[in-house]
Amino acid sequence: MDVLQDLAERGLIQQITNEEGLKKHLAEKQVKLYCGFDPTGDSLHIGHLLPVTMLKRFQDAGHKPIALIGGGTGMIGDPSGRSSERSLNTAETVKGYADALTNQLSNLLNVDDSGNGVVARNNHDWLSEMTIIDFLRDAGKHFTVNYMLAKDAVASRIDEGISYTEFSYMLLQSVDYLNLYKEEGVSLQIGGSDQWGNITAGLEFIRRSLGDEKIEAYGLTVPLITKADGTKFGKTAGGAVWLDPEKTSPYEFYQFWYNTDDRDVLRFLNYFTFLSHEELADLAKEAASDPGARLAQKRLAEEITTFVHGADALNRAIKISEALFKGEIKQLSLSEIKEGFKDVPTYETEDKELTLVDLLVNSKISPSKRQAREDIKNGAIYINGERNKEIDHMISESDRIEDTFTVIRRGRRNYSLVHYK
Ligand code: 383
Repeated sequence: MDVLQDLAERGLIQQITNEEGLKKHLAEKQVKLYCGFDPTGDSLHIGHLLPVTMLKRFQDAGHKPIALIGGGTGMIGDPSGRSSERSLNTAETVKGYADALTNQLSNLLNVDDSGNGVVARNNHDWLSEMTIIDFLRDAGKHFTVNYMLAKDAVASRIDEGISYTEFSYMLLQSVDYLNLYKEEGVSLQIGGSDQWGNITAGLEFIRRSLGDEKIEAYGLTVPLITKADGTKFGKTAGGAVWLDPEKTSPYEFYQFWYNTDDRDVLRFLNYFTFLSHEELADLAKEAASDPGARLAQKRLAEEITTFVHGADALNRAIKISEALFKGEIKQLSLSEIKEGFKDVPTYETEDKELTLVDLLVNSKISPSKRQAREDIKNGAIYINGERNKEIDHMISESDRIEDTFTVIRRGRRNYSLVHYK
């Protein structure tokens, strides 16, 4: 199956500049394509994941992707999809972020400059060399302000206001596309649908600068990801879902995908995984025959966690998930407990001689000593996953995991993590 047809069947094409032309172009030769990532933070998040998997899809189909780090454009700030002006970061900060993103993309896509790997470029290399006079003559002259004002990213900011800095952004992204077209033979730029205006500006710029030469260049965008319940994709109570395991642990990452709504899960499997259409159809059938088992969610979480964090991290995430589900806390190591209970209220104490009743009150699991005794008597209290009905229980070494943590639970899901300092 050709790559465009695969993308279309997965619902991955939002807009495309010339479908027939691009289809032929991709069938004829190995096409170089690129997607840009601006260093606006110290990690990519799952909003970046779809374009990253797109680069891999083209690579798997025999084409040559370039991951472009916006070391230059990150100094300016893309207004696309944003309702207000960004604050500028220092050059040092942008450089740090650019290094972090380069690392992440290298790990995700096996970047290497030799053979078939994905290649990384940084637009700081050429944008920082361009003089203001060259920029205004060679780029600025090809754009009318009228054309720029009509672009969504600018038009939507007319009331609120937009700095000349952000207004100019589309010209920089256009300079990139022309540069990559001329220097490296790149003929396709991809991105999210928020990038359509910048991508088409680049194509316009290539045509105007190179005049009558026969131009073969295309643009393609993937859809914005929506959710059936109407909430924003990629946000949790804890904020964004990051690809950096230090910011969002593989366990949290796994859980995020595992919690996908039934109404969204097949679409997300199509979007984010590399399962074939046959595998997807089989999985859909299997999942429908046993709706309670969350087979589709499980597979989604497994596939994406493996792609982003690797097989070992996936196994750890599954182990933590199962132990927490069954309440078998004692099977977990210290670091697994930290990972699994990151969002659970923690009670820190130096006192290792507490009664269970005191611990329940201090950690706010029970509102009073009287209620704490009641809870213990009723069998609602668990220490490290094991029910404890002793009203006079003293916390001792055997209640501490590696002398550091005690996991207290009341009922089905009221947790507190006691951390002994
Ligand atoms: C910079 C220079 C180029 C081409 C692209 C760029 C970056 C682009 C941008 N992209 C977003 C970003 O960096 O701002 N101007 O965070 C996001 N992308 C991709 C995708 C997405 C977009 O990195 O829709 C989500 O991930 O295009 O918002 O020459």
